[in-house]
Order: sequence, then structure tokens, then C-alpha cells
Amino acid sequence: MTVRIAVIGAGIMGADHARIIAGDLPGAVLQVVCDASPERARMVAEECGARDIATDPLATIARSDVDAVLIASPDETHAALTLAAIRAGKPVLCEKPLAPNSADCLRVIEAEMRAGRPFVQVGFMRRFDPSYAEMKALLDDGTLGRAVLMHNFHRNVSAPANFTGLMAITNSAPHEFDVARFVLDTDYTSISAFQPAGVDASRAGAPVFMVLETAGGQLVNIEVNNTAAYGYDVRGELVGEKGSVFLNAPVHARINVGLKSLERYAPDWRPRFAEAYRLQNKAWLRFVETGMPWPVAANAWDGYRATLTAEAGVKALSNGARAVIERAERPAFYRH
Ligand code: ISE
Repeated sequence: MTVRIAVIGAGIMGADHARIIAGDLPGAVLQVVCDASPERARMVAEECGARDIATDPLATIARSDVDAVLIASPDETHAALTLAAIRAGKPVLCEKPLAPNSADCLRVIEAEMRAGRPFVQVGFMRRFDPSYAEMKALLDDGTLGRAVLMHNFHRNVSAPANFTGLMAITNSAPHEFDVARFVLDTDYTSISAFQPAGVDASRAGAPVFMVLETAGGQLVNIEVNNTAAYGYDVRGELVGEKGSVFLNAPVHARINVGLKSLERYAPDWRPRFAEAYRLQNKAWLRFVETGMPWPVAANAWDGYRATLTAEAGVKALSNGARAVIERAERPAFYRH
């Protein structure tokens, strides 16, 4: 059976997902590209050979010729569209964040649990990145000993046009919130957030530095700098009692010119995490086909924990004080 997928939102990520579905996902077909702008939907649909375009997301989710839905529309629409997909009984891959506020994430969790089976995968694609996967494997097999620290850097060339100052915490940092929690297999207990003196916190892209404490006793620090200018640069180091492991970005060439040796940076996250997106979408397709969530994939509970952490981060930055992150038992429904 071929899975007919609707992509909702034809911006940067929607277009990227449409390309993966059309070109790299045997067993799936790009049925509809839906966007508020019909021109944008048409452009992506034509490039990727989609069967149809649409402008109404709810009507698209309800279509009988759509089996599964990939949501890549603006953050504030994610929860409502995910809820609509659950109501329609259709599996969803929702780009991160699941919702910008934790109350909406809880609504999704309640709806999914009420529906009695998992429908939602959240687009925390770094879990599928081979460099994070190796980091986690080295921790899990004991090579590194007990984990004590995880350092994270997250730099963009410039802030996207729709960014606000706090989106460093609510939109960019959730990647680290999720992947560090996944690698360390723990939850956070607190977060502190700082900005360099003289930085206007409302300026889109203003750097933020965060320190999180985990239930396992580790410290996790995260720098997000969305106006780093020189390139897209994500770095990480996991430090254990017996050793440490750095992430390496995939770099395919070294250029020697003018008495210099250079490696290029990607202009944004898509080339850096191309393999992670591909593996994530393949795992989602298996989930759609079998109804069984892929063990590595982020679910709605993980989406909720990332948003809860972001909310505490925003509070910590505005109060200048360490914010406690409420602990909660993962429901049995999400233990897979
Ligand atoms: C952006 O919104 C993303 O979602 C990307 O995955 C991330 O790497 C980037 O820094 C964010 O700004």
C-alpha cells in the first residue's frame, strides 16, 4: 500500500520535507501540498511532482485521499492541526515545537491517549543524526563512564525573518533541550538563562546562554546565537567520567588555497542535518505503515517536555533567576 501524504506549510521546512517524500521515501507519495499562499503551494508541488495543491489545512487533513499528515506550518498552528489529524485518525509528523505553550501540548497528549493509539511523532530530527547517535551509543555501552556534562552550541548565520528575541529559547533551543534529554536519558530539574551585558533581549537572534540541571545530576549548557554571521554551526561535547565525545558535522571536502586550509560551513541547518531528516522521515513512514512508533523518535510527551523547558527558560531569563522545571512521570502510553 502506498501512503498518501499531505504536507501542510510550504515554507523552508515544508519544501524540504516535500522533496524528501517525493525523492527519498519509497512507499510514500506526495499527495497534496497545502499552504495559505496558493503560489507557494504550487511552486513546491510542481518542483516535487505533488498530485494536488490546497490552501485549507483542515479540509486537507479531512480528505479521503490523504492517509498521513506532515505539519510544517508556523509554530502557533501546530497543536490545532495535530489535534485535527488525531480526530481524523491520521498519523502526523509535526515539526518542532509541538506547540509554543505546554497547555496546548497537554491537549494533544490527552487527545492522543483518548484515541487509544499513538498518532504523533514530533520533528526532533537530531535524534536521528549519526553524530548524536554515536554519542548516545558510547554513553550507553559504558565507554564514556557516567555522564557529567554536555556542552552545546547552536549558531545560525542570521535570525529568520519571523523570529522574535525569545524564539532563541522557544524555537531554536528546543532541539538541544530534546536531544540532550534523549542522549542522557533523563529529565531536567531546573534552567538558568543569561545574556551578555548590553544585549537587547527583544532583538531577534540575540545570544542566550542556558544552564540546565538534570535529574541524573548532569549539567547541560546551551549557547544559542542566531546572528553568528559566519555559518550554521552546531557543536556538542558529552563529557563522561572516563572520556568525552565531540559531534562532527559532515564535511565532504577541505579546500587548500592561498596558504590556507578551509572547510565550508553550511548556510543553514538543512545540509548539516540532511541525513537526520531523511532517517526521521523514513522512521515516520514505518510508524504510519505499522502503527508502531519508532523507538528513537520523539513523541508528544517529548514535545511537551521540550516546550515546558522552554517556558521555564523564558521565565528564568526574564526573572534573572533559576527556574524549577516541574517533574512528571512519563505516562505508560509513552513508554516505548
Ligand atoms: C530553526 O527554527 C530550526 O528549526 C532549525 O532546525 C534550527 O537548527 C534553527 O537554528 C532554528 O532557528
